[in-house]
Amino acid sequence: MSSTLSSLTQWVDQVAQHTKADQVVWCDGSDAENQSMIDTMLASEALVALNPDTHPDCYLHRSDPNDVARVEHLTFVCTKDQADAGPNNHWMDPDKAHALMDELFSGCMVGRTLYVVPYCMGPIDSPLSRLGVELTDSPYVVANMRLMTRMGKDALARIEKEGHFVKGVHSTGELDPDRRYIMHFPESLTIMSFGSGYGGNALLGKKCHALRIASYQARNEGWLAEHMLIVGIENPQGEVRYVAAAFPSACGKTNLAMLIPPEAYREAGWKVWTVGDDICWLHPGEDGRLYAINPEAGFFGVAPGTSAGTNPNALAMLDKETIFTNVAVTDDNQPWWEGLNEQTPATDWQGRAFDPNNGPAAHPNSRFTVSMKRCPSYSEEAENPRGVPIDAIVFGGRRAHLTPLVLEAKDWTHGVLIGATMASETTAAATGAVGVIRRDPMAMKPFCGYHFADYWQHWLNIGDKLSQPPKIFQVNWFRRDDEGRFIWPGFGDNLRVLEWIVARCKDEASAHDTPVGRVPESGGIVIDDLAEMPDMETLLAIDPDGWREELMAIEGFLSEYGDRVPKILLDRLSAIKKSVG
Ligand code: GTP
Ligand code: SPV
Ligand code: MN
Repeated sequence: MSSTLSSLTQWVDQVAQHTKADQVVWCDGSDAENQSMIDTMLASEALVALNPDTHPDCYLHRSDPNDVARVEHLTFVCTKDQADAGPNNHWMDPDKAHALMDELFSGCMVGRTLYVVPYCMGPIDSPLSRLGVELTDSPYVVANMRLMTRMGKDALARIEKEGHFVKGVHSTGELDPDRRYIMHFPESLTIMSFGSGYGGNALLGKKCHALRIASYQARNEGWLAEHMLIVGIENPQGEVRYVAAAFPSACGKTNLAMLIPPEAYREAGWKVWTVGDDICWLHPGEDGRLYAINPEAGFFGVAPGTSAGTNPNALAMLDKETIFTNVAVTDDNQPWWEGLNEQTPATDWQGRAFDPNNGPAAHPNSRFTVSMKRCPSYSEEAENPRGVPIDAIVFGGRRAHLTPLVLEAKDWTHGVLIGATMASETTAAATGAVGVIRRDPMAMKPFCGYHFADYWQHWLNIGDKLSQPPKIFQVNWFRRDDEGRFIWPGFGDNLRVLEWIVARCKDEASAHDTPVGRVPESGGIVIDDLAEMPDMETLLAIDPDGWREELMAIEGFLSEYGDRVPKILLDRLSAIKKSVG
């Protein structure tokens, strides 16, 4: 036995003893293993089979009604020095956190199986990929990890060869929100998660490893781990340009990553290629460009709002081999959610007969889990071990007012300032109030594993290393009119904005300078073929009064991060304030 395998086995034995698991199963990721997990879950009713004619190999999981989203208030970064976690994270002393978790995990797997889930984040043969092992008592987690990561024997073989991996221990516990913690120990590359079976709380490869732990490692190693989609835009000449975009949770990454071009664009030969929809690892390349890999292998996407009109590519991949979580079902046992179609569902997400008085039929944070390869716009480049070169970085958010449809940063430093100070309305992806504007720097507020001010400095340092840095932009698909309706059509039509962005990267489009950034000239965004003309003037306007207030709020926000905030960002902010007047 290799020394890695023996230390891995020792750790597994230790956890099995401490949790008093009935048995230990090492997962190989095979189809047969998956089928037997599914059968076990069907028998225990952890899964319900959906209509086999319309949705073969599709299943519904209903989570506990108290366990339907990430829990930011119960998520901790446990560094030795509290200052390293920063004001952006909840912090606990690592010894105290370990003691707390040891107590929770003690005997928690009596009567349960402990699954050992080796996984690889990123293409299995990429030097940029990272390894992990999740120990979990949830077969639902295993089935999801199999879709979301390269899971099983190939990952284990690479772990044996390389010797290092992130250790994750997870138990659903009793699903008691008062006994629920998601703990990160970046200094020892360890994650401990107790009391939730949901998404980002439980699929430890995703937010816990690929963002919180990875962002911490990335700072020390000179790369970036980001909450970004990766999309390829192919023009009629067949040239593909890659864009990475950070939007906060439930703000449109999945949709932008797999958009279908408007008809006139399709006819002209435009195509869109999906490399990733949620997480992106960015590495400076030897040629001075930034290269991106998607560490994931699947999508854990928001169901509500997904339809043949808004996201036909998503809909096309969801009729086979998909796990649905907390959606409603129709009377012929098909999955259903708000926005899908005009049908009325039979049963809501809690399994009750549908009654509109109980609220939405599907939970607003209901999701689908599906392999990326099922996406019609899936790009083979997602397997490229070197990653894809990024031309543009886009920051976006959900803001009814103020921020324009699109804005270009004047340079890297300005782009970092825009990212560091972006704000967005909160969504159902995390428990808590929805629709409240909060600062969500780089869409990483819930996910950055260290002090935000250090993170912004790290972004600036990365920029210094790039001789051909991507241009940085800000977008907002969510501006509303006086009646509360979205002004911009969004979805497939977002390609119109990406077209301008890519043209700017190639110096092929003009822009109009404003104190807060560059916006398209009138006519710069092609809309002639739209059935209804959006109010472009409002969408692209820069309102000085509104921005004056915004810049004051930004100043207050940055001051919360103390004297670690890079001075160059503060200087840039002062200069912008001056020019707004
Ligand atoms: P996470 O998986 O939580 O990180 O979210 P995400 O950023 O991938 O969000 P997603 O694309 O799933 O979108 C969330 C919600 O926003 C869905 O209900 C979408 O229908 C809606 N949405 C996405 N793009 C647009 C858009 O361009 N315009 C409008 N109005 N809504 C959009
Ligand atoms: C998000 O909340 O940003 C998600 C879903 O992508 S979860 O995996 O639950 O974090
Ligand atoms: Mn996300």
